[in-house]
Amino acid sequence: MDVKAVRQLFPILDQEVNGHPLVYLDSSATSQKPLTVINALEDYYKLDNSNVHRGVHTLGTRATDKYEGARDKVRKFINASSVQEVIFTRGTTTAINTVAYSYRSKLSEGDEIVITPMEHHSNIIPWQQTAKATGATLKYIPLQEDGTISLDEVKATISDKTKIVAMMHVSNVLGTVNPVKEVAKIAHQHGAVMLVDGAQSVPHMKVDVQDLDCDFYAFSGHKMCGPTGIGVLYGKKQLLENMEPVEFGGEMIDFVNLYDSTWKELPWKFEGGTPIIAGAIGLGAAIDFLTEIGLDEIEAHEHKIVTYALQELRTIDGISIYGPEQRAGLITFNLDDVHPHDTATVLDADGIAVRAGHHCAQPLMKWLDVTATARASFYLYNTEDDVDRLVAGLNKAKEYFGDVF
Ligand code: 7TS
Repeated sequence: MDVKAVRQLFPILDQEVNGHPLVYLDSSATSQKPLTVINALEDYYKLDNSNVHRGVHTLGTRATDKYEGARDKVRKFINASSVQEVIFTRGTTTAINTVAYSYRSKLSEGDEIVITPMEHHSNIIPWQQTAKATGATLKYIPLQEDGTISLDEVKATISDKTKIVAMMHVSNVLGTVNPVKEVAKIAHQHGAVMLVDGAQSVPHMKVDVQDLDCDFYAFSGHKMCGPTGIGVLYGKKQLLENMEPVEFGGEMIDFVNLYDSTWKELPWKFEGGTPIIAGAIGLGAAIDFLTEIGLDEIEAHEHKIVTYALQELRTIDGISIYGPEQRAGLITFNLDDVHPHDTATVLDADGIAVRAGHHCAQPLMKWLDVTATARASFYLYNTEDDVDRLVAGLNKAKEYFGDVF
């Protein structure tokens, strides 16, 4: 992959921040957008803007074709067997909430929901709420010391009482890549369904939902070069057909009578109201972009950068790095005696963007015995120079705060 050429496709990267060339190391929070995605949004609004699924007029037909065309791009991208299995949502959070809310009618006391302590809040709280509403019990698969999950612990936690297993594919804090295919198999042996939070995997590696044999898979467009406000819930058709929608109104109905109504077929049953038309079209353009570069290329590039970054960061005295050796393209760390917010502020003064905080993973912070961390996350446009700038910035932060402490 020619990173220099790739960087030129992202206009935002070509700027100075606080007098320094921007180094963007916060793609796990949201990725930057290539020109093709920006142009797709602009073209849609300039040329085709119209509501979908209703008009006979030309613009309406064009908008509908583009919106449904984007759904087919998603289907191919994750290898779903049918477009009926691809539901557009506002993002990962909405996708997980849709399943958790819909499953309230299927759970009762004695049932168990199994998750892990490394989950993002959006894969914890919906299950807490569903457990409270139904009397089901929420159980956690304990983590290994290095921040991975062992299949022995998975087998010990999942039982015939388990109805749902929900797990992230890649941790946004530790970079752990979880064995979701094996976990899905164990879940199925006990008759449970498996939901995978793919927010940090789909943008960075090839994902084949049929090969993983997961039942639900959730991800966000904005972390994969697409716009904010669009995401996907993949679900096996037979399961989605047996689920109640969670949003009711226009677009999702077949017939409405005074006291009862019937629902449209999949996937529209789960897409109440005017859908996220521009967002879906932008996501389609992002998928074209990522496919053209190749997910294998992107993964290999990130692996090279994160390996170099690990090596270089370890040269800094007093740095703690969290997570396993084998990891996706992100590194979470702390400097001794420096609050991560201060670290991020010093880096920002040098034009380097990292995230500091709890990363929406407070239970994991507790497990790590910290209140917050700093995080550098990499994507296809990052370079070894970016890593060098980060290391120089961190040494500066240490010097600066070393005087204070
Ligand atoms: N799941 C994981 C694993 C995530 O990393 C995130 C967002 C979400 C779910 C929620 O995605 P959303 O698009 O619905 O908001 N993670 C982060 C992050 O690590 N820093 O900012 C957002």
